[in-house]
Amino acid sequence: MKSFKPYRSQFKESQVTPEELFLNRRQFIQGAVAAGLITSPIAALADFNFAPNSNFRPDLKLTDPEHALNYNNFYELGTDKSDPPRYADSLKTDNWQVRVEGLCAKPQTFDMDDLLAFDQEERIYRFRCVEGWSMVVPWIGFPLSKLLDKVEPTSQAKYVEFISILDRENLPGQRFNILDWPYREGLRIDEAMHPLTLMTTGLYGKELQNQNGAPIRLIVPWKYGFKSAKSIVTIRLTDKQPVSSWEQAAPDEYGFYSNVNPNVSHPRWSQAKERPLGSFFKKKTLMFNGYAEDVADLYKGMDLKKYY
Ligand SMILES: Nc1nc2c(c(=O)[nH]1)N[C@H]1C(S)=C(S)[C@@H](COP(=O)(O)O)O[C@H]1N2
Ligand SMILES: [Mo]
Repeated sequence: MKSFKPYRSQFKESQVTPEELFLNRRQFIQGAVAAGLITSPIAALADFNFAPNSNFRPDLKLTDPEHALNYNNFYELGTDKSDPPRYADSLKTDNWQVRVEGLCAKPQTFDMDDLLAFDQEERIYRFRCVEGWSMVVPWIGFPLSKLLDKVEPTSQAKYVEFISILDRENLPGQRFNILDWPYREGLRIDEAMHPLTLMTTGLYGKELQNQNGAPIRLIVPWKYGFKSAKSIVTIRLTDKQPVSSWEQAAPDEYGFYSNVNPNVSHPRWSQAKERPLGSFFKKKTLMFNGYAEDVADLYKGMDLKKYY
């Protein structure tokens, strides 16, 4: 693929999502931003050095990038699916740094050159949003474990917290208390060290686009999409289970584990099926989003209805 289509697609769809319904119900959104259309052609992007890793489901049919790039959840840029591409320019990614700190022997600050110095590989993963849509995307990145190894976590480090950018000046969504900013997520340390857990710097052979969480985000393919925090600035090793922004907003609805599970309904809708973006029909959702073979052992003996 040489280049992407412009940010603004012709893609139209009913835009009221379960996450937004929650927000409306709680009346968190008071002043929705009524904005005109911004028509900015996509910037020229540097191509990446990366190696396709064919161990990761090259047989899956990819989602048209049109959808992955134009139908997004990134509340820092707005709550509409079309807001992240529309307001992509308000995310400032220059001189990005990721601080890795907490319970580790060698806390460090990494700039993007450091992070891109890890071998970058392309992996095709399924991705399932808790709202009931899904996609198949060729991400580019490197295992989070490689980054964590560099800082040498201590034996007290039981969890990893991920913190996204805070920039109320520039990010239109952060002018509203939609969530408790900055966006926070967390994993258990064994989940964070799992080889499937990817620090992600690109998609579809290109640098990560702002609407997808540039310049670096997490992808945890067996968990609901909100666990995959975007535009990460801090990674913190802790001994306490972190409370994520969504868990804080609605603990009955968005738990810490949030493993994709067709047998455990969200309190307000079933999770048995999903609609692949670009498809009219729904298909059955797979246990752990199709990664049960790789990750089921992490949850042996746990009641997944309790630890949702
Ligand atoms: N910082 C941040 N990360 C985030 C979100 C967000 O609003 N802010 N949304 C989450 C949700 S709900 C989903 S489904 C995915 C969407 O990723 P995509 O837009 O690349 O498909 O990002 C997740 N990461
Ligand atoms: Mo989501």
